[in-house]
Amino acid sequence: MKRDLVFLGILISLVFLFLLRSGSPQHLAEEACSVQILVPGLKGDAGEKGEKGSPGRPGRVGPSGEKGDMGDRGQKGSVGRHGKIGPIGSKGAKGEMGDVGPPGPNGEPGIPCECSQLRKAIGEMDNQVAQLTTELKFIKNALPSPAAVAGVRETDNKIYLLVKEEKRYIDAQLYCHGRGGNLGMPKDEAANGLLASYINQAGLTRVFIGINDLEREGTFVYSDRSPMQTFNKWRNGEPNNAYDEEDCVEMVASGGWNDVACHITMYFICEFDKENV
Ligand code: MMA
Ligand code: CA
Repeated sequence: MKRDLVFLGILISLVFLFLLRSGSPQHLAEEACSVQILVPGLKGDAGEKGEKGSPGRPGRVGPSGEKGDMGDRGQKGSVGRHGKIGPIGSKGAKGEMGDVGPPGPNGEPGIPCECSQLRKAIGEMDNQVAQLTTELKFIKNALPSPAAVAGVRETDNKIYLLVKEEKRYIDAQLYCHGRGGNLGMPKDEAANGLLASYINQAGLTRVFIGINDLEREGTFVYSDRSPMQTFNKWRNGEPNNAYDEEDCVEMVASGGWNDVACHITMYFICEFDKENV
């Protein structure tokens, strides 16, 4: 570098001299004598010590250090994010049965047909069901305990029930009333004969029937308060109001009537109107 500068200095001086010669001939000799060739001088003395330089650039990253001792345990970290959704659980136990649902909608209309005969048959069955229903209602309501049942007898419009429980007249009447009926009230020969055979077939000799003169001595009425009509079945000599205390009436096996004391106890017959059962 230094040599380049010296060489440049020489080159510049030569060009300068050349220009002077070509410009003025008067000076040519003179100047030719003063030609100087510039060459480097001797090396000078050592200069003063320079100031301290600015800091160097950062060095390269050093190699990894050796592993140090284990540090103290760090603080507990914060709560982590939600974990992933777990697998599907096993099937639970069966629940209790629900309530009965509402009724479904009406069905489709039926297929048209020649139904007059069917309708008639259905109508007759409806009647039979109604009759059976009332009879069953009666049986459930009116029958005494099984031991006291002696079957029933019926006419077109009445049902008779022999009750083999010994009761006083008033209690027998209450029993029949309580079941929607009355003590048996034979108001014609046919009804009287039916009750008589009923008693005989049951092996009995006497039962209370629904006739009395409790309200007015000597005036016998049926227990539904209807008056005695022309029909009666008094035995010979009856009613005699024996001991002056016979205001109630029994039927004996022959079908005849006799007035007796109301406070004695015996079996009895109830009657029910079919239209009421
Ligand atoms: C006799 C007779 C009847 C009366 C009873 C009373 C057996 O028949 O006098 O009229 O009712 O006695 O026990
Ligand atoms: Ca009597």
